[in-house]
Amino acid sequence: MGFLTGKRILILGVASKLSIASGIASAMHREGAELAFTYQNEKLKDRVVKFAEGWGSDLVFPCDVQEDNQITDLFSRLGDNWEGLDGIVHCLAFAPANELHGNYVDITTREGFLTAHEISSYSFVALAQKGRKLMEGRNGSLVTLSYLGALRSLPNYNVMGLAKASLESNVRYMASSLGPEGTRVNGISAGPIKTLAASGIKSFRKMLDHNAKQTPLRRNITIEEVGNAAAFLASELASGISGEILYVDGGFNTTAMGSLNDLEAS
Ligand code: NAD
Ligand code: 0WE
Repeated sequence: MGFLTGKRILILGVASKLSIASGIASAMHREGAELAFTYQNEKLKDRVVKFAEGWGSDLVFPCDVQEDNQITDLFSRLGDNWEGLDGIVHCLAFAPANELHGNYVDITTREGFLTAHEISSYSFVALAQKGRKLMEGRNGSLVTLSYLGALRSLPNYNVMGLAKASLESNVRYMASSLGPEGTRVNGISAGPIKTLAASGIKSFRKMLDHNAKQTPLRRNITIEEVGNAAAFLASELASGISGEILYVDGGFNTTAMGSLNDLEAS
């Protein structure tokens, strides 16, 4: 019997088979969870419906997190199908493309800053707020996806780094707010993975190669590995863990002098 048997979990952020949300859905499905999904816009609808079928689900709802009424409607429609909800997986982020290429101080705009924070961080607490009634008293779990750019500066990640810093703080404040009613809130800080969101990024290939060389495990991580960690965090196996950021990055964040990794050989 899977360790998520009997759990009902909502996953936001499936856009392709490469999406981190798809790795999470596969792991959660394997462990016996019942799943529901959202799609950002009509262009993605048919695809997400088809993927959902593959994970045994016909619960697929629209949700552009920039629209309050879509978040409200999402939980009202979910409540028509499920009397309670055990988990929400927040696997989405966005900054306008012009914010993700160039010198941070030169290129950052008020509009891009606000959009990045709204979609990538505010949406997490907005979902928790509107989903709260359905989740109350079920020892449920919220999980979001972050990146090391929250804590360290790196080229071109720019305002997304600030939005991830906000998201990680959001994890801690939401954990304090929801803990008394039994709900846990955690984040996964994943190493870089080639997904749709990464395909628009200049030199992403180079970053992946560099990252693999600098990482203790000497390779990049996979959406399956993130999926397993998310399934764990959503399960009773993680019943004592809240407000935490769990690194699934092959150990990258724990090292320095990575470029001298071949010293031992010479
Ligand atoms: P992806 O492109 O597969 O997924 C991004 C998702 O965000 C898409 O499903 C898209 O529809 C959704 N989205 C964007 N704006 C939205 C909105 N307004 N409303 C609703 N949904 C919206 O890419 P991914 O890499 O799987 O990204 C998922 C998460 O993982 C993001 O939070 C990202 O920051 C994080 N992450 C990615 C990496 C990486 O290297 N790929 C590393 C660490 C963390
Ligand atoms: O969080 C992310 C990327 C999120 C993202 C991606 C895009 C591309 C398309 C947010 N907004 C947009 N907007 C678009 O128009 N990652 C952790 C992956 C990523 O993105 C980078 C990285 C890494 C790693 C951008 C620059 C440098 C490194």
